[in-house]
Amino acid sequence: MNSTPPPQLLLLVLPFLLLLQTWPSLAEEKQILPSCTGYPGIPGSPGNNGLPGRDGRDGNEGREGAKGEKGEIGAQGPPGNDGPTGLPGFQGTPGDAGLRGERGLQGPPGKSGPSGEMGLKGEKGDPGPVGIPGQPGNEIQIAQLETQLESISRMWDKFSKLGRRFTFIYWTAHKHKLLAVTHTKGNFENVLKLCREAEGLMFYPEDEEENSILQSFHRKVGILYVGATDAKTEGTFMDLNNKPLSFTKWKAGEPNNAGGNENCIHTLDNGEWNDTSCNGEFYTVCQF
Ligand code: MAN
Ligand code: CA
Repeated sequence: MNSTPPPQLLLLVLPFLLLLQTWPSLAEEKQILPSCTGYPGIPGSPGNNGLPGRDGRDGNEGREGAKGEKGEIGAQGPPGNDGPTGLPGFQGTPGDAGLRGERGLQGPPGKSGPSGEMGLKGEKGDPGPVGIPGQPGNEIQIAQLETQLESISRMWDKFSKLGRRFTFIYWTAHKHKLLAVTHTKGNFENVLKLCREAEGLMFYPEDEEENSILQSFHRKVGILYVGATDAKTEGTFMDLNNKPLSFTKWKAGEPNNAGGNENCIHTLDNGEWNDTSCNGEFYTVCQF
């Protein structure tokens, strides 16, 4: 609670305070003067005005005033910045036709029209030059037949060679090789011929696996010639493509060229090889 008196109360009390300031001098005089009855004196002239009092303290902040009335509309502001470019407008209506242009270049020829009716027959032309003399009819036919006969005979030759393969026995396929045993024995030269006549080659086993196939044929028919010989260079066996042997399966001590006349090879029961004469009669394996 604020203990400061209100300003209205101070205004009421102020005259009494001023009167109290004048009264003490009157009281002092009353003590000094001897008490006796007399007439009251003439009231003195009023004293001078006292000094102004000190400023009062600031009052409290008043309550918030009522909301003022709405002001007038302000002046119009400056124009705003340009907006973004708008979407293209709709296509306008076509204008009037322009003036006629100059004549253009000639276009390509059009399609042929429908055929007209047949014209009248022309006059007979001059006779042409004399032609090259023709071959007699029989000679042409004979030449054609000869050509056909050659072709047929080549086909027959091929067919009959392939047909010889039907005589071979014990066929086996190994990788890209077709292997079969000759149906008869013969010396080296004869069984070599049997293979060639069937468009094959005497078989030379290039590794252990192929040699074991050769051995399995041996078990079926007996001794086989191997497709290799050293007839060309003694001591250097080569296959029938004239390639030196990359694999051999010689029995211990072979090849020994016994009697100085062993240029061929034959199989043994255990799969090993012996060099032998080329005159013996054995089977062989052909490769196709
Ligand atoms: C023995 C060995 C062979 C040879 C033949 C010929 O078996 O000497 O090397 O090829 O005889 O018959
Ligand atoms: Ca030998």
